[in-house]
Amino acid sequence: MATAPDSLALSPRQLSSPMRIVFLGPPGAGKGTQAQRLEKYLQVAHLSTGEMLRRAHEAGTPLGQEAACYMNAGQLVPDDIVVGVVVDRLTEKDCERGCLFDGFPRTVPQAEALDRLLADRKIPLDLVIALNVSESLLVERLLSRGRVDDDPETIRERFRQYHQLTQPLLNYYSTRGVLRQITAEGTPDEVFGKIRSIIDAAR
Ligand code: B4P
Repeated sequence: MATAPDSLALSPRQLSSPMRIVFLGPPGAGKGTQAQRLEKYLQVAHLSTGEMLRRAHEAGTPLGQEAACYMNAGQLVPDDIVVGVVVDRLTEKDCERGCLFDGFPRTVPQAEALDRLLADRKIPLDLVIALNVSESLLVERLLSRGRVDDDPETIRERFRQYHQLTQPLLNYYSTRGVLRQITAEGTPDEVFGKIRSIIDAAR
């Protein structure tokens, strides 16, 4: 997978104010794909709850085993598990440089928990970038990715959960004035170009 060349990374002066950014979008919208590019560009910590949960499962921890049951059924992992994972991760040193939340929050209670976590640390949430992609293209992408949670029935359930539990976050963040929405249907580099414009305008 192509990532941003190092020459695209920001200079130390540009990095002086750490940013906290959320990537929001349906399954397969490209949150992980774009987060890898933005992590390099901004040199911030990348917090992918999906990756953290998959790693916990691979490591065979009880939390990972429990999370895998939900993930493999196309369901969201319970809020208390996911928030616990994020709380632990936020204590790590690299988060001081700024954070990119990839796939978190995915429910209103998670968004409220994130608000509290950031308020406790007296740091703002700078931007929420929503990636919009048509459902037919999402299905195409997920089927060709072929992860264990990417079979047609599981994909249908993931979309159902997205519409019911995650989509309300568009309104949640819109009313807070931090939401930016883009169509994320071009090539990964084209989509990243749009994201970079939003980031550069916000700095
Ligand atoms: P995630 O790991 O977050 O994954 P995702 O939503 O399926 O995909 P993403 O949007 O990151 O797409 P990707 O870049 O891979 O979540 C997995 C599961 O973990 C969830 O279903 C849930 O069970 C659990 N979970 C995670 N966070 C949670 C939370 N906060 N609360 C509760 N549960 C949680 O791209 C998809 C494919 O498209 C790839 O093959 C990619 O190469 C391709 N692609 C991407 N962009 C493209 C482009 N522009 N053009 C062509 N192909 C593209």
